[in-house]
This record gives sequence, C-alpha cells and structure tokens, in this order.
Amino acid sequence: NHAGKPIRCKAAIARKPGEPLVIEEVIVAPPKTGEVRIKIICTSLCHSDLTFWKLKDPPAIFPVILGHEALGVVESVGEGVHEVVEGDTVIPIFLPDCGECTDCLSEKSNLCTKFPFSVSHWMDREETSRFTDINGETLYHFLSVSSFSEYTVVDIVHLTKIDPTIPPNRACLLSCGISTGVGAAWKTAKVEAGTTVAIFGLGAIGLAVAEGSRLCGAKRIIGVDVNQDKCEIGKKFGVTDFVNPGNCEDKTVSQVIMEMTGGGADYCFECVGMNSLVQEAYASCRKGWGKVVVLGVDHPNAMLTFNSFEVLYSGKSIMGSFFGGLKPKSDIRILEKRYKDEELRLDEFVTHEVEFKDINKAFELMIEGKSLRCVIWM
Ligand code: CXF
Ligand code: ZN
Repeated sequence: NHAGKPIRCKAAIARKPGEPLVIEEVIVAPPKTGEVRIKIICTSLCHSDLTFWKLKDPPAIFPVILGHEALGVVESVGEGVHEVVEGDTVIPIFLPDCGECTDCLSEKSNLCTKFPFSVSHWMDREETSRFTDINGETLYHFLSVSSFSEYTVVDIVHLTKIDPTIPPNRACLLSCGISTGVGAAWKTAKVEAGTTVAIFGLGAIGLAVAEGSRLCGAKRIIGVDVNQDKCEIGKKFGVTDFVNPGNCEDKTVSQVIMEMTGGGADYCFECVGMNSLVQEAYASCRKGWGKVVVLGVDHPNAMLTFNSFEVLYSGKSIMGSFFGGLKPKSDIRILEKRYKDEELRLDEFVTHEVEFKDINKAFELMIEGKSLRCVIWM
C-alpha cells in the first residue's frame, strides 16, 4: 500500500520533439486535494499525442509524459475526493467536468467554467507537477492525463467511472477519439434519421462520426479520403458512398457531393484538421439548413476565412465540436450502455495492440497511416 507515499514506476518520456519516447523510472507523487492517483491498465494513441510530440513550439513543452486516452484503476485518492474509491475502474478525460458551474449544469455545454480547458503542463488546481525523473528533474503533464506511465495523477474533474466488466482495450477508446467522433454526430450536429452526412477524412475520428451517424439513423454516409483503401475500411463503419478527391477529374469534391446529393449533404464533418477542407465541407452542405462541424485540429494559429455574403445568404451553420459536445461524467455512461447493448461498435477500431515497451511502434503505425487505434498494454 503506497497511499500517501511516492511511487517509483516506469513511464515513457518524450524528451525532445519528434524523438522516440524513452522508458525510464519516474517518481509519481501522491495525489493532493481533489486528485486521484491511478494505475494505468492500458492506453491508446490518439492523434493529438502525435501532434504535440512533433510540435517544436509552445504550447508543446518537454520533457513531457504524453498520452490521454486510457483506462485505469484508482490506487489512492487525495483529500476531498468522494466520487471514487481505491479499486474503482475509471477513464481519464482531457475535458474537465466539475458538475457545479453554469456550463456543467447546462445541457447545452460541455465547456467547464470552473476548470477552463487549456493546454496546461501542470495539475489543474495549482501549477505543479506530480512527476519527477530519478535525477529530480520535473516532467510535465499532458492534457491533465499523462497516461504513458504505469501510474499517473489526475484531478477528479477529469475522471469518469466505468463498468469494470467491459474489456479495458474497448473501454479506453471512450476516453477520447471515438467518443469525440460519435458525439459530434449525436450531440453537436444532432444528426436526424433519414439524412445525408459527408465526412472529410476517414481516420479514427471520421469513422467514429460514421458510426455515430449510423446510430442516429442517417441514410447516406459519404466518406471523403485521398487514401483509396479507406473505401473498403469505411464500409465496415457504415460509410455508404466514397469520394476520392484524386479521382474527381476536373471537379472539386464539393461539386461531386452537390451532384450526388442533389443540393448538398445535411451535415458535413471536417476530421482532418486542414482549413481548405473546412471550406470544401462548407461548400458541400445544403443551403438553408446544412451544418458544418469542425473536429480536425489545424495548426494552433490557423485562421478560417469565409465570404460574409455567402455566410449570410446560405443559411448554413459552422459549429465547433470539442470532445464531440459530450459531457464527460454523464454522456460516457450512455455510450458505455450502447456498447454493452451491442449497438455502438468499438471492437473494429482496435487495429493493433502492443506492450508498453514497444510504445514507439504505436507512433510508427499511426504515422504510416496503418492504424486506427493501437492499444498499449502496461
Ligand atoms: C485535443 C483537441 C485539440 C486540443 C488538445 C486536445 N483533443 C483530444 O485529442
Ligand atoms: Zn485525443
């Protein structure tokens, strides 16, 4: 029993941008007020880990313990924590949910005001780290989670209890990417039955949008991707039509989608993080009621440009979707139930699994575009 004492364990440290992670011994301090120390069972690689690993400028910082999509078991709790107890199975979520502020109490928002989201390198309640390496050097936190460690400390506002009977390598997917995609269709766009959806980018997020759209009863799900292999892969996730921008000859993707749908898709989702694609998505959706949902992450300083007249007379909406508009503590439970009821599919997203010592393999697979989700077992 280590409660109240530091734990020495292994963590994968990103010491320099773009360089392979190194597994080292680290010291994980006990949880302070409002915090929970958890033993990570498994974690999976999300594209945001890759984005921040490669980034040479702020908000990236090194040395850092990356990782934020995971499943763990509570090892010990800090003062004032009553929501979880030792032994509970939990998933960390980068988006806080305090349950008390105006936003957390509102059905319309998932952006906590008491703990506003930021790309911080510290714990949530004070600017300190719970990690040091064996030389006493401070290691930074990532997205309030840092799951590439056998033990991590997470604020209670970032934890959601989960049914311990669900396989860990499935439940951990609900921690970020898949929930984000499914939520974007369900909660942000509120996709209606019988409608047409267009998804730009069929990575894990795009395919999760397809899964969410299918659950909402969408009739037609058009996938757009430059990788022709995604045509077959998409079918497994309910994609009914496929457009490869490379095969559109003299037409733009939006022209092709306009023709296919006779006036545009009801909902368009940008899941790549490329500004030109947001424009293309905007041009692909139905005037009057079309919704464009922005999910992809472009460079932090990238700007979107739209013609004001067009925005005015098109009647289209452009919406941002952070964590798919999901409220971490209440909506994940609903997705969990739909998985148990065999409605929501998660299994198909796990294309690879590796041991913790081979964590760099997970990075390689994602860079090569070979994996959707690679689960890393601790
Ligand atoms: C990301 C979205 C972009 C900012 C950092 C967090 N979400 C999850 O991967
Ligand atoms: Zn993520």
